[in-house]
Amino acid sequence: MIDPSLVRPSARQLAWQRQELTAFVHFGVNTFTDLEWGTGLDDPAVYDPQELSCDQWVRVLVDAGFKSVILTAKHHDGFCLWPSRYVTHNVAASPSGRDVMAELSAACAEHGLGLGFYLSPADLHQEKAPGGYYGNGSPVVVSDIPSLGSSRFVYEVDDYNRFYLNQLYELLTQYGPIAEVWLDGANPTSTAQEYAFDAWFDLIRKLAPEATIAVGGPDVRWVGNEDGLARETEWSVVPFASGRMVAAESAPEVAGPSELTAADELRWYPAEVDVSIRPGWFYHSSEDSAVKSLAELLDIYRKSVGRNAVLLLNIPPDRRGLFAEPDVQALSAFGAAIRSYYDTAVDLPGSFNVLSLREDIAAGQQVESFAVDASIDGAWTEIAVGTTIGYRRLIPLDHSVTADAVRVRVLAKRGAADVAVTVHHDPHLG
Ligand code: FUL
Repeated sequence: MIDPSLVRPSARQLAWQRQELTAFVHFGVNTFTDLEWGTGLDDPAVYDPQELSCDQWVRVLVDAGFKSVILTAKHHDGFCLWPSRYVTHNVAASPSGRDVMAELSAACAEHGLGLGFYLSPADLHQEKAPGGYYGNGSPVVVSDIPSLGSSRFVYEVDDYNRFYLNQLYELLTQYGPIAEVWLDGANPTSTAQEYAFDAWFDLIRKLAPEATIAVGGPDVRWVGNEDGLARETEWSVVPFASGRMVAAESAPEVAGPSELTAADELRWYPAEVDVSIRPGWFYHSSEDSAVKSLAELLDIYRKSVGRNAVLLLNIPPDRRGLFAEPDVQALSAFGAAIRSYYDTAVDLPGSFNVLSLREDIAAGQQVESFAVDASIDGAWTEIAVGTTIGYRRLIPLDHSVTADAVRVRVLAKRGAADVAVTVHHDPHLG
């Protein structure tokens, strides 16, 4: 049996987890066609964000406490938000003409926000447009990357994977440091196309060694739903067998005792919770009144960041190219609430309704179960029990507690555990 107490995060995983809040920005032709998934043959003429301001996005995000932002540089429809040399279906063919990656990169550099990108593996434009590469049955051949310019890397790949590597190369070399590369697993087509993941990961590691490769990549796993929920028992030490996770990403448990028994390898593989501030991932004016409330956002925060995960919250810009007013207001209230309720602890003696526990994950994830006691009127009383802690565990209480002190009892652990506890008051809890 492999010892799970020995597994540690890499430096890039540790830095990633400490961000807590990452923003997702879904923007592109779908913003203008009112679709969630474009067709691949959408007319670039529709894309015309006349008031585009990445600076506005970044200022709002920094103010709300986000540490990085991931842009859909290319969604499944294949339209690129940067002027790629490898396909004309991009911003340069639109009335706007502006390079959104470049503008976002400049705003991030100015305001100190990390930058990541989503480059959809599925590409309906490459599948449907004449001469497209996706699923074209082309042979695997020795290929220079980049294909245009001086070759720096060589991979044996087919046409589509060469195209994808060339796009990765552009995004990883032209826009400053990249914090996270997001490889969406959704497949909107039945056309068969193998992805040369080993080559993609190799290129990302060589060009951006500090970037996490998330969701379908080796550094960060998808939590398994898009509702904003991590599990109550959420391990970052995850069992693998024959190079794959033992459990499905969406299984109720991914790292319990039966998965551990079936493993031939354990990896540090923390969960990321992606959810949109609106029902859809892209902007639809019909959803202006469906922006999540502060109470809903705080619930998501407690169930993502507060369950050992990173929250990846999507805010889709509108057709002007700006975050819409309801979203700006929601984010501003969310940021203020996190600062005053969760970044600030209640001093004891005092009253509180949320417990916050943390393990020092640089030393792994060790706690299997715990109890928390409060000293109330001079007597220790158990007020909560739980399973995993990890980076941070937030436990909402049914009612407010007034106490002189709190203590944690670790009931079961894998290895030496260093647990810190603070108490908090969130007025939005019942
Ligand atoms: C999914 C995609 O199909 C959605 O459009 C969105 O990008 C979401 C984050 O991932 O798999």
